[in-house]
Amino acid sequence: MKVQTIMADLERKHPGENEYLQAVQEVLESIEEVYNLHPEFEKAKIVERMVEPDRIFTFRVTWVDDRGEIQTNLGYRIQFNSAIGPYKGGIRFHKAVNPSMLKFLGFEQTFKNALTTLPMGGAKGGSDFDPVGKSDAEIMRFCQAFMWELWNNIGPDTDVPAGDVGVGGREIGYMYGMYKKLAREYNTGVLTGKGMTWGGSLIRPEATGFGALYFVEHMLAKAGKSIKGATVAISGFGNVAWGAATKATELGAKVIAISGPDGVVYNPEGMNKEKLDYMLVLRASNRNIVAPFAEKFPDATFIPGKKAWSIKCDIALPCAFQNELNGDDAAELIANGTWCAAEVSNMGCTPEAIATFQGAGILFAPGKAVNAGGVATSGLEMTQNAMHLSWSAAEVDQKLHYIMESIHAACVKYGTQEDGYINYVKGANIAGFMKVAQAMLEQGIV
Ligand code: 2IT
Repeated sequence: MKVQTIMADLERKHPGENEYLQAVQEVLESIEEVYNLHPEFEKAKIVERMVEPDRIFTFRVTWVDDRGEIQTNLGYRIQFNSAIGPYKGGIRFHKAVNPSMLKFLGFEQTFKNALTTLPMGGAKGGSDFDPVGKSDAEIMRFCQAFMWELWNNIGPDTDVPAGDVGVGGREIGYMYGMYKKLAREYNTGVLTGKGMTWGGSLIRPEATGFGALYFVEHMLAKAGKSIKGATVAISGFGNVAWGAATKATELGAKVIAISGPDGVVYNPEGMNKEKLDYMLVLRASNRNIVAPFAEKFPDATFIPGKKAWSIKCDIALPCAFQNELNGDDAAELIANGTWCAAEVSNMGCTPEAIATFQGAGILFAPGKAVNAGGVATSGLEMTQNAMHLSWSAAEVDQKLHYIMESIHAACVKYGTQEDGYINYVKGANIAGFMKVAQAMLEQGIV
């Protein structure tokens, strides 16, 4: 395989799809060496097939807003790879959603899902619908209109969507209601992240953030460090940031920053239950601003226009959006003494940021390993749905622990360099890739 040739080909076919090209390049660069040791992969053109989604559904979503005006958005579902299981991955509602963003997410999801140890293929979907400022009724009508188009292409053994940025329990509820009406079947396993009274799994809301902290604990233990007493800066204040802040606090760390598009909240005293609960209120308000946190808790200060990375911290956890931490941010963090960074958002760091962290020899782990606890717990939800029963929170949490430990071990196995530094990016990419590639090889030319 020649990474440059494949990338040049992809750039020609998909000009301007920057996030997608960035995600593919990162994976190909990490696996090149191992791939070239497997002529059978080369012969079966595994990489050339793997970098393109199996299929993309694009559809128009028309709905009526509260003023009675007709609105039209674009909807997508990208079924990326089904080598190891049914398509699986979240749905993102955000004004910047486009095919490039969803292709990068679907591509990443394929490897992430492979890492979870569970049988799930990769997918992603979404819409350029902007939930900011929308009423509950508008969100319901949009979710219903979106599902009206999508329902026929998903199913418990076909493709199982879930939440992502802009899609939480409320949106999954509205989509499930419409799915059930159209399909005339109570197929709980068709969506994950459901409510607890109708097939949802305990711990799913917490799972992405909790799993991330379990991964970080393993990473620190391996390096002979502890999270107890460490200061943690988190970007975002949504579901993932909330789960990460909750578990970090429980483990004895001090979460000294959360952020939003409007700026960062410096929170030197750390979190407590009231503050963590308020993060959920902030998110549910649909205003997409973090400033009110500092109005409610006077020990915290709002700094407009600044990122979480401007706050001095031991551990940096991007929990919001792709490319939210760039090379300059990484340099600023390192100058301020940060010794660990773990992506909880998908592709939260730019390639320059990753190179800066790794170049400085600090602990760094990529999203597809760190945040895999979310989709892993979705997989556990699918299992419970298929068995028509539900497990206790303790049972799900214990399985989540085991899965994060396995992912960490896989990263160490494939990512440990000769000098002893663990390249978690390489480790995660190779471990995920090997599993998917082997399955594709064994299933022939399809
Ligand atoms: O990025 C992700 O892994 C998710 N948004 C969760 C996907 C899922 O199917 O639970």
